[in-house]
Amino acid sequence: MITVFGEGRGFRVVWLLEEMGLPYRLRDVDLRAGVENDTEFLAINPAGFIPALVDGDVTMVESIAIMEYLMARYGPTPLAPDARDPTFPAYQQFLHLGEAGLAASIYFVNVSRALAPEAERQNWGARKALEVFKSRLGLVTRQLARAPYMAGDAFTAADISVTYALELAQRGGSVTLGEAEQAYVARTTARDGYKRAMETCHATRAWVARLAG
Ligand SMILES: N[C@@H](CCC(=O)N[C@@H](CS)C(=O)NCC(=O)O)C(=O)O
Repeated sequence: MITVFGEGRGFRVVWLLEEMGLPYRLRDVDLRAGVENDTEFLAINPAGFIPALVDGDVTMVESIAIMEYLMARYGPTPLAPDARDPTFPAYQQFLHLGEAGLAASIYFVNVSRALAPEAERQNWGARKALEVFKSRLGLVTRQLARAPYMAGDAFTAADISVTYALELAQRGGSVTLGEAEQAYVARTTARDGYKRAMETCHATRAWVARLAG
């Protein structure tokens, strides 16, 4: 049985598993409560961040790498175009841009806003990270002027990667998405796979509900 440890970026992994129709279980990891006493989780990821994946003898971290593993191991799947397909370069680029360019930078903007001491919320690093996020978002905007999805006409794992980052940015409150990005997120999150992932990811659901009011 595949086990996903933790939500956060683990939402991407759960969404992918739902899209692929693979059985899995989600094991909660409560970062807010602290992971120091969660010995089972620390044995899997001593660095203490989420998500992590356990699949038989396989233990992995990094949400994008985990998605690539699952698609390679249990595919083929239309969520990952073949390397010889003309959509592959855009797919590969946006799959990684969603984390390395977008989520990784906006995460530090969000945690600075939410957790840093009052005087440090608008620190130089957080301002720079927001600038980096916005510049990378421009590539998403340009792609959406050309096609409905990151790799072209079809939904792929690159959309799971990028949608997660755009929602993280929106929820953090530092970014207002443009019309094209909002329509894109509405399109990707209307999928049954996303809705099922949301049902599973109760901490994410509770966070969204808290933000809504
Ligand atoms: N690049 C990693 C980022 C993992 C990450 O930073 N996760 C956050 C929550 S979504 C976390 O665990 N933060 C606490 C920490 O890093 O100690 C991925 O895509 O999985």
